[in-house]
Amino acid sequence: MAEAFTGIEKIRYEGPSSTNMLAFRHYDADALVEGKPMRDHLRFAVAYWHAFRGTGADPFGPGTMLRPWEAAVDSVDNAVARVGVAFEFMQKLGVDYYCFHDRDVAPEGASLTEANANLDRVADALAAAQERTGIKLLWGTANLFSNPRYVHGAATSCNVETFAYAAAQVKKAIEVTHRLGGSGYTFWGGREGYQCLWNTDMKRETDHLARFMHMAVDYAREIGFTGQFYFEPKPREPMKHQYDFDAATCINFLRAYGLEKHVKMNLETNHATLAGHEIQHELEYAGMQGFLGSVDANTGDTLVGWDTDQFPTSIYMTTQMMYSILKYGGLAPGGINFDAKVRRESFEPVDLFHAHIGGMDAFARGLKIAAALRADGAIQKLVEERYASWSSDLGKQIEAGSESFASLEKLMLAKGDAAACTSGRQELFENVINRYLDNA
Ligand code: XUL
Ligand code: CO
Repeated sequence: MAEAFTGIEKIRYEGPSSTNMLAFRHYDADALVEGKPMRDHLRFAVAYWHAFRGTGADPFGPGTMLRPWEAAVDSVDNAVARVGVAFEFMQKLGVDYYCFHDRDVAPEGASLTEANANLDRVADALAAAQERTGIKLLWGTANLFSNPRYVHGAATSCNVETFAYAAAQVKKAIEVTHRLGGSGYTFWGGREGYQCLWNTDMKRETDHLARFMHMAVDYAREIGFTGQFYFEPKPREPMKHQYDFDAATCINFLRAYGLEKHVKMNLETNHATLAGHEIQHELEYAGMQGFLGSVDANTGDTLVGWDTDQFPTSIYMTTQMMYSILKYGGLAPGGINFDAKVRRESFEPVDLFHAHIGGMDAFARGLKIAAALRADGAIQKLVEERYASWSSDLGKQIEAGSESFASLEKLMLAKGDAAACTSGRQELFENVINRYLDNA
């Protein structure tokens, strides 16, 4: 097959002082951090939908991307040829994983039978490319939101046959994910939510969503798929309200419906922003509850109120993220999937490289800084000092459950008032972080 990215060689690590913009300055795949190669901490994945199906279209105009390998019609042959381009890109970039929706990789066709046959043909090409390159599937998913049959949602649709079609589509997507050795399968709500509560039976819809997920999990186990299931929170867009609002909402849903043993969180930065959280909040919340699964890496724009899916470049943010990820034991079998798109104005193929290199370097640098903070215990010690009173006998007894309202009232009546509070030292914490950003 002819090379698609001519003139671009394999992207190599050249160190922080390199000025080569097609090289890594921080991502050194085999370098050890906390005793583990960077590649195993970060487990980078390319999102097929943005990198290879993104056209640059927006509500004001059509696509702008120059993609010389794309044919005029969306045929299966073209989809198969595109697989070669995608794997050339991933190989040159040096990522170990990719993620896809069924409808990104293969055209839908005119019926379910045709859709399944198209997907099988492209899956043959994906399997061969994986075999040839060693690149693996991080997770698969199904697009249950583009086709008009999903206008009211998929699992939460008011149309029972939409639910049935979605079940058939996800059955196939799980089979293909399994066949390709995927280490996970993601549910993102798509249009699972509402635009208006007057016409919505919320209880029925969420019951149906849970029934759907149980069927998916049951079927996966039946065919021997042992990968991790993920639920990806997003509060709104396209719906006014999505049932997978944020990590806390999703975890409550999973526990309420008995799905907690099977499903963890796939947390996306820009979705956290839309929910009014920092991604650090989402990672900490999922981590402390034992639900940290995988990450969809991107960033929003604070001046734009929608899901802009930009590539992440803020070292401050990647440091926050990697600190939480290391704290909760890492992401495997999940990873860091760049659910991000180049800007409509960045339409040349080389922009795909700049975007991913920048994101990978930002996470590698965040990883190094987070590891340095952890090695010195710089933040940990300050946090422990802040909570020092809880290491007293009283604190230990409360935490152990051996105190009561009555015993605490007796203590406070005797003391008259609580001991004085100490400073929270937020500015000191922030200055410590900046010191490590300078030096690590
Ligand atoms: C949409 C989004 C999806 C999911 C997979 O905002 O993030 O691409 O990651 O369906
Ligand atoms: Co996503």
